[in-house]
Amino acid sequence: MAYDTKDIRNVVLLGHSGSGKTTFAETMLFESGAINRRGTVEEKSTISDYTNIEQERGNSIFSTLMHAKWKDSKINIIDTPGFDDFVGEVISSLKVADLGVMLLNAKSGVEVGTELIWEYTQKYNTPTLFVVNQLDHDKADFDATLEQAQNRFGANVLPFQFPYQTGIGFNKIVDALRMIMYHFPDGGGRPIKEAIPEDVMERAQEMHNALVEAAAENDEALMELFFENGSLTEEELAKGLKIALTNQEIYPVFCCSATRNMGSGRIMGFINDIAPSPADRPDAPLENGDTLKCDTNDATSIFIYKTISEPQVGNVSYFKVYSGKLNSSDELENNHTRTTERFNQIFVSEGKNRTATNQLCAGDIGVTTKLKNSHTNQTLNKKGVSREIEKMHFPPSRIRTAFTPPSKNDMEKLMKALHVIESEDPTLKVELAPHLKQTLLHGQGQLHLDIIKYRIEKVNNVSMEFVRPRISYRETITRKADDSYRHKKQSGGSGQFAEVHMRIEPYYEGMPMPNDLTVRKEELDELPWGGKLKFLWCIVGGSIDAKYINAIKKGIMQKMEEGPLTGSRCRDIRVCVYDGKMHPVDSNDMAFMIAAAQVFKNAFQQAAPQLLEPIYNLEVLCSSDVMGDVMGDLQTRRAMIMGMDSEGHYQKIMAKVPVAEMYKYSSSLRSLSQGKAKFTRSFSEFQEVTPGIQKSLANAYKNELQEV
Ligand SMILES: Nc1nc2c(ncn2[C@@H]2O[C@H](COP(=O)(O)OP(=O)(O)OP(=O)(O)O)[C@@H](O)[C@H]2O)c(=O)[nH]1
Ligand SMILES: [Mg+2]
Repeated sequence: MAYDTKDIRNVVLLGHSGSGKTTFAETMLFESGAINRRGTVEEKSTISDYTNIEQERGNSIFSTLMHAKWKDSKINIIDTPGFDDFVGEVISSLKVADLGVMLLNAKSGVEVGTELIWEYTQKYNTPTLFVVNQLDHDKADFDATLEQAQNRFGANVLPFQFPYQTGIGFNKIVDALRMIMYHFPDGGGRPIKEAIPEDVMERAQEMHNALVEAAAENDEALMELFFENGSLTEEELAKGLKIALTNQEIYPVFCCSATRNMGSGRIMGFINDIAPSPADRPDAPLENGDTLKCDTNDATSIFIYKTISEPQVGNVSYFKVYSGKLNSSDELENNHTRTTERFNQIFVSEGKNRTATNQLCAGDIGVTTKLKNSHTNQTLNKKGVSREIEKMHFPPSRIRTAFTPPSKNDMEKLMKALHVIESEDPTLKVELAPHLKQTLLHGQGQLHLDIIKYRIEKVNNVSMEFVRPRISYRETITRKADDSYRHKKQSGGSGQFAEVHMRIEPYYEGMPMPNDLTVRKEELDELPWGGKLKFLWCIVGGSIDAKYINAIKKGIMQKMEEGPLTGSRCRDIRVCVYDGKMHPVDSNDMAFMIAAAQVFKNAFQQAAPQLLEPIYNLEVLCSSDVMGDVMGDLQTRRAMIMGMDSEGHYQKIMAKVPVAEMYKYSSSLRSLSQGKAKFTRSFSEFQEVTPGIQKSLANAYKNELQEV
């Protein structure tokens, strides 16, 4: 049976790693009767963390779609990983969710992962509620956690509940919305309702009043009723809170112990009663600037938010129906490829398992298999309709690695496997980098790359060894140099002859023309790797025929691409070719190319070459107590600190760091900060390396050339 749009709730579980999302999802499934045994992360038996790799690590790595029925609602639950290495999974889940449930660990409060994920909920305008979890822990502090959340995310973080007592004795939650207390039996589950005890009545009443005010504030009619009657009925209250939650004017806070199974039922009840259905959300933005209403009676459009590949099955596509209805055996047209796809079977998902269903209505989330030509971020429509749901955008990579190439046979297997993973995971990029003679993997963090290695080794049976990626240095020159070179070869019949005289200079914008040479032709090339090459043809009297210009430029470009100093790419150089010699029989393109390359190389060596290294802008967000360690570590990485900012009890450090010093930064930062720091980076500029570093890199290149 298909659920009506109004009865669908799409919920994404969010939060710092270890806050208890996977355990909470299990509790929701158990309480709703979707499963009759509650698994645990420790026993590797949860519905959500079903892959071997997640069970081995005890952390979520992939987002997992599940669903629970609660009263009238079908609650689609997407559990996400908390490690920011897997932020891609969070972004795609937020795209299709209509409510974020952010778990806070009551013993640690607002953590750095909470902060980052919060930013994404704001970007996607996702209505969000907080669940303060682990209230049974002896170090749990509900009040401090609430205060931190209010400090960081604003006064509209509003408690709906508070625990009567935390720690070992936690078994009662005071509910300020309903003005009752839930008292849980040992082992959790269904609580009995009790009157709120006298000693906390005042606090409960204050909270209740704040909720009534928040509900009334957002609706004029309710405000009037409130003034008339001095209070609101439960129905009026629910109506006002629904508007406030949907418009992100309030962020409710609930209480829970996921391991003790206390609190999740009430939260599902709230989701059923008050959380927005997909139709209550703003219309979905389309790529062309229009919007699409979530309407079951409109033409069908679906959006694929995630694709995985399963052995034996092939592509498994997770999608949301944005409008209309999807029936099994429907045919839809992919708006991107214009190919028709037949949906032989559609399913609802329970983690690893899928159950076939006949129909899914607008707003619902489902799964299908065996789509031939459709991928993540694509929209499929009823034939004749052309809509493109706004695409998801993923953050640029933050870390890279190279790997030792295995045998030729294995290399083919490895590249094939990497491309499958790349097509599933929009935050992984595989780059063939011939200028570095390496293949690079760009990802979100060391853990992200380690997981890919694990999959390749376990699933594809190819061993993979990560090595330090080479740095993409640049070479340039700092003064003028002139030189000439004669290439002459007499081998039997026809010989080769070319002589080229050349001047090279550091190039800069607005540079005056040489006053001692006559410029016949000028060209300015923007180099594909950045920087410029200015070429001046200053031949007078026909000492070299103009037909050799291309060959000469080719010779120069050869050396620009593989610089004379370290084999790196060159930039910002002006070349003047002003004299030379030809031979009527033996001169040809090849000879001039060789001569030009050689004279460029020789002149380059005399022009005080300078090696440049790539520098990144680095931004680290860390908790104040680990700030000293983070700074100390940055100092060992030749970092230049550009500024510092405090954001609540977090510090933001801005620095410029050479890429050469960033190797494995994500794992170093995680361990030195005990997970209390995150970073982003972006390319900034090229800067001169010190003479010492230049010398050692130039020597290493010389040795490498001798070995070949
Ligand atoms: N005492 C206590 N422990 C909890 C509670 N909820 C979760 N835990 C424990 O906290 C640990 C992490 O729980 P998970 O459910 O895996 O946390 P997660 O948020 O899914 O973590 P990631 O998948 O890494 O993002 C596990 O050892 C759980 O047993 C709780 O309410 N009380
Ligand atoms: Mg998890």
